[in-house]
Amino acid sequence: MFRRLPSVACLATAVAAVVSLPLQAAPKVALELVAEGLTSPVSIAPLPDGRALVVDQVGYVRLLRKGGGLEGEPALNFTNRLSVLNHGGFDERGFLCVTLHPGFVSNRRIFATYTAPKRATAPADWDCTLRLAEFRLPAAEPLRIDPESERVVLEIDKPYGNHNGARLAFGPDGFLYLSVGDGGNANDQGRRPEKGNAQDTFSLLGKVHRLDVNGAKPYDIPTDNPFVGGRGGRQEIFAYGLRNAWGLSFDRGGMHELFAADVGQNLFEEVDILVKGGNYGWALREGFHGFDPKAPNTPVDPGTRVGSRGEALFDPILEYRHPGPKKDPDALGISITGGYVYRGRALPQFTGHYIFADWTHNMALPQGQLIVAWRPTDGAARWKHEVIEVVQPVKWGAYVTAFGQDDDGELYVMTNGSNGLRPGAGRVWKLRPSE
Ligand SMILES: [Ca+2]
Repeated sequence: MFRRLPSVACLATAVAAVVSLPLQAAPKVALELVAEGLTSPVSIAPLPDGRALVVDQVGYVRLLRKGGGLEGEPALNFTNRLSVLNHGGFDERGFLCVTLHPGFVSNRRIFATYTAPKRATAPADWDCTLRLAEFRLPAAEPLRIDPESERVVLEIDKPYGNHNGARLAFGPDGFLYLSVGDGGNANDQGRRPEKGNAQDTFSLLGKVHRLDVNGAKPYDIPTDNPFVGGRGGRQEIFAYGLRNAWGLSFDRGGMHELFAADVGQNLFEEVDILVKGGNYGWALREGFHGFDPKAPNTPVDPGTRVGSRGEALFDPILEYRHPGPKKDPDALGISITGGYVYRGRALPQFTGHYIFADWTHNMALPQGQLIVAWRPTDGAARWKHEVIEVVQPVKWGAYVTAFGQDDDGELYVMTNGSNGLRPGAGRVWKLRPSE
């Protein structure tokens, strides 16, 4: 069943009449463990029968049973098709995301992202290939994704192994949105130092793309993408000036806005609401501040407000700071993990609020935190946010890797007990009421 909702463009121009209520009390949740024994779960896609596909970064798609627990055999073993990974240590590469086509019930199409070995055409010192691919999931039991059904949709050469983005979301317009990081290294500089990628509209790095995957070709360009028909940039681009959007989701209610969590560098993490053609500032800005690559630890305030073509730079809806030498109560952590606007029934106090996380407060320790943000009722553009207390389990130390949402709008959070690809410490939890 293919649901067609009003287009994003129409919704973006709608008056902001849908305002969620502010939180009434300190936010709390309980976490119900639904899967464990993974290495690094990074994506979950609910199936219509109540099961779900869970991506383990090291190259597996596992089947989560309805009610919890993983099926023994993976639905897909792709370990020998990935770029070489840093097993046992920190790595942003691997199998990264899976999502179902909106018409999955009849067409069984699924889309995935992963890092593949470097292409022969890429510069010799570059790292890998970010690949967006399509697979089919036959209906026969046991459910198995046929690796030979793969159809490559888009490949992007990566200069470095980090900052892949690679989050996927189908919009209410039926198009596929894909986040791509700035290429890696620091300051959006490095193996292509003459110009940063995120501000370069002729680079596919540092962007969110919007693809029409509903035709016969691997993809078509939606006719109203911002750079269609002109010479301003790549036609795949929907929004740009992004560093590493690790989190990309549409609000399934409200105004169906597109939320991106853009991982910051040394100082500020941010959440953006993306609109078509928007420039979100990196690497001219980080959070609400100007950014100088020659002094990346010193914010430039107010900093530049315009891009190279004179376009206004969009502010995020919120930022939080990294822990620094000062004990800063707003210093929530070092790397944002994007989530979802809550539209389920189990946690009514969060309805219309954006639930996300910080990966950890300290790279060496499992100190992730869940966070909730809400649009202020006074019309201010900047959202408010607060840490969510996890009341169960009491000892909940983990790196928060990703979120998922089921067809009822209930949320899942994925965690890793280590900061890298160490087997066994990856878990999937469902968010439950605290009492
Ligand atoms: Ca930004």
